[in-house]
Amino acid sequence: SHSYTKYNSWDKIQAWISSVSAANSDLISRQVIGKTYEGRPMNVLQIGKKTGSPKPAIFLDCGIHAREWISTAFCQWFVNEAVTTYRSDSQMASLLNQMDVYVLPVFNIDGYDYTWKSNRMWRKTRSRKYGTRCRGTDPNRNFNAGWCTVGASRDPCRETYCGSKPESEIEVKNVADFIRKNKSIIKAYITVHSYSQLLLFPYSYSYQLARDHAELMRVARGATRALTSMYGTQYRAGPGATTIYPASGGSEDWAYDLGVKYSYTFELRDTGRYGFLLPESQIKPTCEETMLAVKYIATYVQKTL
Ligand code: 0X9
Ligand code: ZN
Ligand code: ZN
Repeated sequence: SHSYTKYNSWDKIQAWISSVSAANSDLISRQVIGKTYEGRPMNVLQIGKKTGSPKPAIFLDCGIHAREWISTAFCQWFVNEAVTTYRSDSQMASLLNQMDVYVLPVFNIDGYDYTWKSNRMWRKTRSRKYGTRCRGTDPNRNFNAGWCTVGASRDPCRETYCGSKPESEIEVKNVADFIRKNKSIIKAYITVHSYSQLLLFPYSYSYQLARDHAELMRVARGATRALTSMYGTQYRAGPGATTIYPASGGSEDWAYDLGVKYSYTFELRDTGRYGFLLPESQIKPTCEETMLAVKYIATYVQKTL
């Protein structure tokens, strides 16, 4: 059955989405934002005290890339921490009283399921393209942010294939539609990947500094300081283009240009010893330290309201 300290298959995560929502109906509402290419429902959990009027919100997604299992584990951890600490942690209570967090536990469900059943190292979606046997598009090259100009490939057989057009992937379109629809309330966008121990912000598709660079950097430094305080795990923070590599079509660049100022990409543990195959023994420490960073960003955003 489902465990927060193990990696869970899509079937287990799906059952967990139902049970955690039902068991915490005072704090969690769920909605389906669309289906994946292979027809799986994309559930977004809305976490926060129900007030009857729309609240400012943070959008959090995990599992854009199929093989980054620690990312998917983090979203489940986050949901559990939110509901189990709401009554004891005044910071969490204040956050969820004033804001909602929309959590998409697995962005690329088809790819994630494929990593369990066929190829542990799969990265992309599982969509088919006419004229090639190669399947899948990199969802983090498929957003409409300098689409396919740098660090992305037009070749469907490559790991960084940008797709036939921006939002060609139904999963990307479903998320982009949801964020566009809720643009007026979404104050922060946080997307979780692995690995490299980085906290990135716009831009990756350009070397140009974001209009809010200084503030984004200050908040990122505060967040990584909080993270490091728990176990000493070292993180670097900065714009994607210079901190990891230039790459277009990424979700945080797209969200930022849409107007979501606090837009961040986490690259969780480790720095390459285990890489995507991070042992289950590291789920708990990785998630606990990452919680501190996410709560730092969320609390900062809350103070700006
Ligand atoms: O290349 C990516 O999409 C991310 N690294 S990963 O190893 N998880 O694939 C980094 C994303 C940084 N942001 C953008 N490229 N927009
Ligand atoms: Zn990734
Ligand atoms: Zn905890």
